[in-house]
Amino acid sequence: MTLKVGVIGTGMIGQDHIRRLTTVLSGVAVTAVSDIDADRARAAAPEGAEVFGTPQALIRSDAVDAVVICSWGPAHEEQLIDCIAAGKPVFCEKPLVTSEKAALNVMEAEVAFGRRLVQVGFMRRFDADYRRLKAVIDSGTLGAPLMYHSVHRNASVPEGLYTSEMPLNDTLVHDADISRWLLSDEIAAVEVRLPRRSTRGGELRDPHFVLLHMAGGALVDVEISVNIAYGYDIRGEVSCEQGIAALPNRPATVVSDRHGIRQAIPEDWRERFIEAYDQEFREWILAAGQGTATGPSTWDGYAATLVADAALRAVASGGREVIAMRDKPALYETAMSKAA
Ligand code: NAD
Ligand code: ISE
Repeated sequence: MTLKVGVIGTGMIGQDHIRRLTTVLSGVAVTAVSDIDADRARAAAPEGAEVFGTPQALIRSDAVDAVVICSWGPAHEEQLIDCIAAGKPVFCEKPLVTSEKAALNVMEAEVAFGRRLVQVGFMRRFDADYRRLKAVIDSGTLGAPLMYHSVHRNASVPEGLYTSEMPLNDTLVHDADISRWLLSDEIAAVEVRLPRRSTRGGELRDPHFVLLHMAGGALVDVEISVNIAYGYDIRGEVSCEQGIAALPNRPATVVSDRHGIRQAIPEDWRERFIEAYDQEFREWILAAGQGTATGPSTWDGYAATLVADAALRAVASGGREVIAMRDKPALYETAMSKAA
């Protein structure tokens, strides 16, 4: 059976996901698209796909079994709630939403529906290097994890659209999620230190040094740089009681010429995480075909949103901002896949 998918938001990642759903993965077809920029939606629509004037019309259409949301974060809440109301499985790019209230609204709607429908786009959980790193930590051979050092560097960000809050609510959320997942623990408090501002970004507040206090006492330090010029560089190293475990340097062709010996650095997330996105959609298609969702959940999106909110407060206060989570609904207790 072919899963008929409607894509909302046909910008950078929307187009990349349409490409993989159309030309890389099987058992799936993009049958509908929608974007507030109608020209962009038309240009991105694969052959035979219907272009809808509104996300709501796409979600309700019989031409759509399941939805992929790639619009901007603040638009996600309404679109997610519409998908849940229609009983359709939905893959939503991170961030799930951009406020605690919005996250709780989505969670309440899904819990009331009674079945998981939402998978959040935390693709690092599907990356083979991160999965191997987690397997080492979970095996216990290195003892308990004490610290995790996370480096998240973007070469640059789109001018104009990218505000000073976005390094925290759009970029840090990946590190928050992967820390929770790798260390199997919740984040209890957040601090942010602001190094000297990079002069490359004009008014943009960059970089950030973030400290995440895990509930069990481990500490995570995160470098968030969104304008570092040289490439997309993602690193991670876990210090445990009896050894360390780190992500490997990504293999790349070694070029030797009169400038020296070097390896290319990915330009952006599309290149670095290409296989991870493919795998995250393989698993999503399987679950969506059965009318449900696995992998990173609304709960995980909620947790990351609380971290972003706390980080924003920590910038303002200069102190340690505590996170208070609501009780976890039973719907989110079951580990249904490797990525859960
Ligand atoms: P983008 O600006 O290139 O594209 C967003 C598109 O959504 C635009 O075409 C815009 O017109 C459309 N849009 C905005 N609001 C809409 C609405 N209410 N209804 C319909 N369309 C709407 O941005 P992008 O880089 O593609 O990012 C989109 C989302 O994907 C963001 O949530 C972003 O955080 C996430 N993202 C995730 C990753 C990842 O690594 N997982 C990478 C990039 C972006
Ligand atoms: C972007 O939206 C992503 O999600 C990328 O994975 C991240 O590295 C980047 O900082 C975000 O802007």
